[in-house]
Order: sequence, then C-alpha cells, then structure tokens
Amino acid sequence: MIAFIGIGANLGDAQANVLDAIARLKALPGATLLGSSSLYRTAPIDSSGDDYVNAVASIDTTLAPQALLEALQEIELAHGRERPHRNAPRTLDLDLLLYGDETIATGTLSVPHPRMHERAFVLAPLLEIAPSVAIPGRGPAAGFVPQVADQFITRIA
Ligand code: PH2
Ligand code: MG
Ligand code: MG
Repeated sequence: MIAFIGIGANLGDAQANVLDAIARLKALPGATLLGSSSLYRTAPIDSSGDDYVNAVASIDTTLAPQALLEALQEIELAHGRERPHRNAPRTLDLDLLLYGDETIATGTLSVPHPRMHERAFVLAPLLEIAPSVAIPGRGPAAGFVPQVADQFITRIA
C-alpha cells in the first residue's frame, strides 16, 4: 500500500528532527521509502510556539494501518515526544495522512487526516512529491491550495 506521512516539529532542532524522521522511515521494517519532500518553514496553525518545520514522505508498506500508526508513534517517542495538551509544541509529529485510497475511522485513527486539506503545511509538501494525488472523499489535493493561500509557508531545504 502507498501511504503518505506528514512530518512536523517545532521544538528542539526541528530541522534535524524532521530529517531524522525521514531516515527512520527509510529504515522501517515493512516499508520502503518512495519519496520525501523538501523541508518547509511554516507558521503554527491552531498551535503555539516557534515556526514549524514540515515535510511529507511517501512509503510503500505491507504494514496494516494500525501497525503503521504504532511504528510512527515509536519514532515520535524516540524523539521524546510529550503530549501535555492538544497541539502543544512538539519535538516530532508523524501523521498518517493517506493510506492508499482507504477511508479509516477507528478510535485511534482517522484517515484521510481530517484537516489535511485545510493546511498549507501538508498540501505544499504533499503536492511536491505527488502532484495528482487525491484525498478520498474530497477529490484532488491540488484543488484545496487556493483556500490555504493565506498560510505562511516557505521552502527551506
Ligand atoms: N501541526 C499541528 C497543529 N499546527 N502548524 C504547523 N505549521 N505545522 C504543523 O505540523 C502543525 C501545526 C498538529 O499536529
Ligand atoms: Mg499533526
Ligand atoms: Mg500527530
């Protein structure tokens, strides 16, 4: 299955954390890294603290969605991720954005990520590596770009 992972950080050395997350996805058993976007500096959306560093990676994986989610959470924990409150600043956040064209709604997992189409920090890196990708139930991701044009985002690397 082709899956897309959103990567974000705004605590510690955010850029290093994002790059390390990509390296860990590359090394993840049961997954092959297909691509990774540039890194972007982005203003916090519904969140406090410093600007974020964001990126998106694509993998080809045999892991089931829940197993993939748990693997992503292990990588977050390896970076000392703490969750003092919702949308708190974080050393590393890995979100399962898309899992093939599946729609998943369980207690722990919502795929497609319910707010991905409202966020430039997801859409810009996602479209960089997958220009024609569609969000199940919503349509082509590119169609949402005009609605996020007011969100600050700049490519850094
Ligand atoms: N993640 C959030 C909330 N707000 N803002 C930016 N710029 N980047 C993020 O990754 C981000 C956010 C919740 O995960
Ligand atoms: Mg997130
Ligand atoms: Mg998350």
